[in-house]
Amino acid sequence: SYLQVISRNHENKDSVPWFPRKMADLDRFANQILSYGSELDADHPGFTDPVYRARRKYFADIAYNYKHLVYLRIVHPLTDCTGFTLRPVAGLLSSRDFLAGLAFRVFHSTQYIRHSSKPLYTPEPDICHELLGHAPLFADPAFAQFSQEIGLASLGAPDEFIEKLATCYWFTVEFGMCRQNGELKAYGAGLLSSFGELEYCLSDKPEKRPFDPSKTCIQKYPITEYQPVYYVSESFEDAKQKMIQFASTIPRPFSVRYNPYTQTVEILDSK
Ligand code: HBI
Ligand code: FE
Repeated sequence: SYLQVISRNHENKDSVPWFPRKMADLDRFANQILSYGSELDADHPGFTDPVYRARRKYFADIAYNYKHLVYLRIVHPLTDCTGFTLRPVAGLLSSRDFLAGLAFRVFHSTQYIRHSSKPLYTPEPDICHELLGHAPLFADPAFAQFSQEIGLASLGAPDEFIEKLATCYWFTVEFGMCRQNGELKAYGAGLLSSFGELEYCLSDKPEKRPFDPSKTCIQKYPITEYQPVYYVSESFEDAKQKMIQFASTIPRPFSVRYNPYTQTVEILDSK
């Protein structure tokens, strides 16, 4: 499954893996999707539906040919609140490429929709999940900062840390829970776009543990059933501070800072 792909081919194990330094570098990802958004597995609900597959191809081709700044920016409310943008992508990216986008406040978003034969289930992210689950959160300033910190932490990180960051991403951006005025709330996109799991996560059936990146990052998780464990943050601000702290433990010969005026990643104390 796409969850296992940490990184695309980078050649030398000792060197720092390539990472985007400026916004337009993200255009390189468009051609590096793991599987084209219109190529379906035999067990996909739309596999035998030629009309569905033709529409998938239509949208995948648009995303594939997308270039930064060529098209009008979409989803203005997001841009107005936090500067986050949704960028179309023709299929799933490796964890490394996907997380790198977050460093630029860019969320790579699918556009196709799940097959109509199974409206309550999709084996992959679709437009319902992206727009109902992810987009509202990226309009929250503290959550946007938290997400960007995961992205910045990933740039040039070794593969084993990309996997750890992807696991932190899973337990926060996808399935995170948070306290708000003493109340337990769900904020993860996987929960917000599944009313079944939303109800379940707020019950006392699953286990709840405090979010701590150094522990959360090694937790195993199922991807086709409800989560047995959820991690709860005290606030987005607190989750962000913990993520910055965790990032400082990643072995990298430099640190990074995002310059929003130039939309570039600056490299600090290179050794
Ligand atoms: N690619 N397009 C896309 N959308 C995702 O949500 C996504 C991805 N690649 C990897 C991924 N999610 C996660 O499994 C984590 O590895 C970040
Ligand atoms: Fe998602």
